[in-house]
Amino acid sequence: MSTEVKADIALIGLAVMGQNLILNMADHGYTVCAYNRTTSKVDDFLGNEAKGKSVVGAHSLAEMVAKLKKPRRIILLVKAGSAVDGFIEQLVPLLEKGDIIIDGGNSEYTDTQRRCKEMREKGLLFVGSGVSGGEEGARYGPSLMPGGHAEAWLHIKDIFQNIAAKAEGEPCCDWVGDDGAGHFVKMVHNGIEYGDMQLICEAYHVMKEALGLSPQEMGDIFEQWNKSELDSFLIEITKDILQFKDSDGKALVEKILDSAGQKGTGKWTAISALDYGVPVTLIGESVFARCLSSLKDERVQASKLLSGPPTSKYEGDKKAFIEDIRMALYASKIISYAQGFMLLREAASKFNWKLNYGGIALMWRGGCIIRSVFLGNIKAAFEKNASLNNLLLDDFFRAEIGKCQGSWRKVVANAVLLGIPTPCFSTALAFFDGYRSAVLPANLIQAQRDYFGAHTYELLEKPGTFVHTNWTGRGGNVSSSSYNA
Ligand code: NBP
Repeated sequence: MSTEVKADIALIGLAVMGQNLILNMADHGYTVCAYNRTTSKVDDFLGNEAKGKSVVGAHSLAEMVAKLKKPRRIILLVKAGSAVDGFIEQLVPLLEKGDIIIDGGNSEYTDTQRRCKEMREKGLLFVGSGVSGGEEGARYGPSLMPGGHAEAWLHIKDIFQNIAAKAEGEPCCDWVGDDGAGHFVKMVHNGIEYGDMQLICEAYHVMKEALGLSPQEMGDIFEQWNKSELDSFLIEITKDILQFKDSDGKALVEKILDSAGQKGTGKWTAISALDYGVPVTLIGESVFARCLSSLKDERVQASKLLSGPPTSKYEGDKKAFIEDIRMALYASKIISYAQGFMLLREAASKFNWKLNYGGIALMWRGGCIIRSVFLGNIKAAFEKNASLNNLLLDDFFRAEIGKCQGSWRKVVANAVLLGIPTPCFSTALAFFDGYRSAVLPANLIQAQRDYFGAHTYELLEKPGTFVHTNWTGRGGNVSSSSYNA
């Protein structure tokens, strides 16, 4: 028998996330076996970044598997999609009952659900884990959102919680739930990230266009905001970005092409919201805002032909308006998180996941891109009432929204009058006004549907009974069936 020390865990995928996560695990005393499709990267890594650390390498999957303690724990950090399936297919014949495959990439939760089922049939354990925090998070403490086969948690809990970020002394990692729950929560995290980024961009846009502020001045404002309820990683880096100077001394941000990219997780969140009928309007708008930004040539052409209001300059008190923008951003952010948790709640009910919403807020509280002080308030709200239906109904958030409302309306109204697009500020406010309305105009939609398609409607005084009216006297009395898609 070999006397060689066996590795605690293996990691496949030596790009930015994989390398940093390996170094993080090694720093915490674990011996890690590194593997990569292009095996020269294994040697490069061992000879450079991993030199002197408790990291061993393998040049084949069989060699990697042979170097592991049992049950074997293998993390995949490769491009989501077919690369993950390809590795799983190659690993299955090399593994034994009870071994654990962990996919830490940004996989679609539906793929994770499928893989859980397939691996269960083969006697293997599968975990789909969200990993957030980018390069620095992976290296010094990411937010980790593992879900899948719960029996695996016992074997990975220590490693995961040791390497994760800590917030309020607690690890930003806990078991999320069955099958695709971990990747679903990560997807919603990324959707919220899209929303937070767009909200910050709208605040920047209004300050730049309506108030004519320079990047330097706006950086100072974001620095102040970071000492308020908005205290968060994204506000902090926005300050740095705005004040970053190019070699000619000018703000670099103003030289960057205004066409935003995306890798899909925001879009997936919006698609899930549509699939499950949850009004996650802010994340949807943030995805569409990126789509609109990417039509740069078309926008340049349109800007020469389509005119807006005579001025985009705000004439009132600048200082007061800056505070109004901060409040609008804060209120819109509350709406975005309320919507994100609505989606989580709906998915949990559909898939029978027992999600711990306060625990999820804690997982996002540190390590990840949306980390913020504000998530501590969300955690507190769910701790106070684990079955809270909507964040907006929590006393703290109800009071905060109330405090911001006047400013929020003022910013949206002025942006509309000045012709400055604020899709997320505006949709958040529209959602708020819709959500707090006991009566909406959907009665007229029902009447229209029944008029042209005999789709039937219910009367206020007789809910549950579907009736059809022959509105024109020319239609028949046969109605369509009443179901919701
Ligand atoms: P990439 O997403 O760029 O993936 C690079 C890795 O995938 C390399 O190991 C590469 O091997 C491997 N790979 C590719 Br590309 N195609 C492959 C294929 N067909 N078969 C086998 N291997 C293949 O790396 P990353 O940015 O470190 O991200 C890793 C995962 O973590 C992704 O799912 C990503 O979405 C997720 N994630 C990334 C971040 C971030 O900030 N970057 C944050 C959170 C999560 P090779 O070296 O042989 O080409």
